[in-house]
Amino acid sequence: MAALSSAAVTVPSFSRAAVAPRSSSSRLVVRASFSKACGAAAVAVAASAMLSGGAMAQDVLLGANGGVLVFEPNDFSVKAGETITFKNNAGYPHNIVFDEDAVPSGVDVAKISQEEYLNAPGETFSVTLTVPGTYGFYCEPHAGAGMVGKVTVN
Ligand SMILES: [Cu+2]
Repeated sequence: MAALSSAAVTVPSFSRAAVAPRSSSSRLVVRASFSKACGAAAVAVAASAMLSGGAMAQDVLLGANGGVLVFEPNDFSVKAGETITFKNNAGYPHNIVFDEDAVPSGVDVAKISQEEYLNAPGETFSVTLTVPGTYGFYCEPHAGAGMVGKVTVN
């Protein structure tokens, strides 16, 4: 995977570098190399999005790497039917409870929540939301510390 993504970044860099020397203005060369950097970054982002999102999935860490009690990310969007996987990362046990007052009408929060604690390192809980709208959720032990989140289903 690393070889693939570095190849994807290198190819546009060479093609743009070949264009730059034709310019007689040094200012244009600076601009060209700046846009080259941006282009490479955009390609890298696209490549990693393709690698991680190929199967339409959103991963959410339970607890940030530094140990802060948050969902990471804590505000994101998915497509209807996309799988969301919550993964124990730090500060567990955690759970994932959808707020019955903050989900689209008709959604049964008992069916999409994981009230039982995730205790083990790397333990996951996956859920698929099919009704478009905004869903609020929280971790019961840590909601008071700010472990709350929101997902928008499009
Ligand atoms: Cu928690």
